[in-house]
Amino acid sequence: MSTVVSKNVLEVLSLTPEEYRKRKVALITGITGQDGSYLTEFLLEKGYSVHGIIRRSSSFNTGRIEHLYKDQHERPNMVLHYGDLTDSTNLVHIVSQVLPTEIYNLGAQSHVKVSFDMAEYTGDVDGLGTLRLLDAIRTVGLTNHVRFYQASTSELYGKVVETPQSETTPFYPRSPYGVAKLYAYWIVTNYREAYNMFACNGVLFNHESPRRGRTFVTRKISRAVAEISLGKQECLWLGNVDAKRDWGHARDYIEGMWLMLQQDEPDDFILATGETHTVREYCEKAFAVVGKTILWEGEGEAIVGKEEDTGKIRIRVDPKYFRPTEVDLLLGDPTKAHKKLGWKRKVDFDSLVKEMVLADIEGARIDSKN
Ligand code: NDP
Ligand code: GDR
Repeated sequence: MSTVVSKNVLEVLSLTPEEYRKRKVALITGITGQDGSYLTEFLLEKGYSVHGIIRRSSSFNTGRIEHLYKDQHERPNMVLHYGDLTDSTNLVHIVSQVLPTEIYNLGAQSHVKVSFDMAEYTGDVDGLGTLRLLDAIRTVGLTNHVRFYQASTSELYGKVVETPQSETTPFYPRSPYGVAKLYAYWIVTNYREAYNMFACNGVLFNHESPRRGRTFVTRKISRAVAEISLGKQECLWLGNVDAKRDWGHARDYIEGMWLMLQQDEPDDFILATGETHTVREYCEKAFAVVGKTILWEGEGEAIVGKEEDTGKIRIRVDPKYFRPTEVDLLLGDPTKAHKKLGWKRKVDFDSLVKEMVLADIEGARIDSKN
């Protein structure tokens, strides 16, 4: 592969890898997403210069980082670049301009259900996009200088083969999203072995927060509870309420990503809580925050959740939210991360649900005033 060498690259390549890393320059794809926003806060706090790739959009898409971003003249250590994981030339250009010491590849079409509707696009962004970014690093000549984090996922496990799922559990993805991420996982592993790149897969189980996208189930529920409690919504429509997930707090998981890139050797790690809960349980806990007990009736598509005190139906199941192939149970074993990274989650399930519901109540109140 030919290498694009600019004057800047030649200057930094004359540094030893230790001197190069001391520059502390991070490049984040997916900076406008849930994880990207928390990671930016974390890295700025640690003294990094943070560069993020954002997509051109006709509507505002930088809401999650609005509190961090200032004009470059006021905050020179945070820079946004227009780009896309489908655009190789653009990625090469950005990597050669930024000369990052660490790259966090968080950008993705990250919605599992949407991946069935947009399978090819999801494969292009989530699978080939990872390859494009890795090749951009090589093209610029930074193969042995950059440390690379890949946002791998518990969706790789898909169909239950064993529980809890650990770093040695075989993969069996159950969606175009999972399959695309499988390609990304293996291309990261291959480039680590083939070119000696410092590249890590963080196999992260579900992590949530008040910044979670509104169409993921936890946030959909927390928003609905807020709206229902304020009399602005009647009923919440859901899909498979029996699915089980290992839900942690996004802020905890960000630290784990960074820790992976600070080790002596590149490796793959699971980040998880080691607990699993059903979507039903999440609903029950969420309604409990506003003092409501939910009673369940019916089966399959006829499931409804009623308020115990009023008998009002607050939850109904709509099969349109079912997936053609579902991941029934995720439960991660974070022992390796505990032992080698010294990583542990801090926020438990009850606190996570409460934080999300209270944040959405506050948000709904502010919206009502405006
Ligand atoms: P989000 O959906 O909140 O954010 C995804 C980000 O990717 C957004 O910034 C989005 O930009 C960007 N993006 C989408 N398409 C492209 C593209 N073509 N080129 C460049 N950027 C793009 O995801 P999360 O923050 O929750 O997750 C971060 C990563 O971690 C994702 O890769 C996800 O698949 C993975 N992951 C997430 C888990 C979770 O539970 N949250 C668990 C395991 C893995 P825009 O704002 O413009 O849409
Ligand atoms: P997931 O998250 O698919 O695990 O992927 P999501 O919150 O979308 O679904 C979790 C479970 O809830 C069930 N469910 C519903 N899901 C949604 N979105 N909407 C509903 O109305 C609904 N009702 C029930 C789903 O069927 C599923 O079983 C997330 C994403 O962040 C991925 O990018 C990431 O890789 C994985 O977590 C780990």
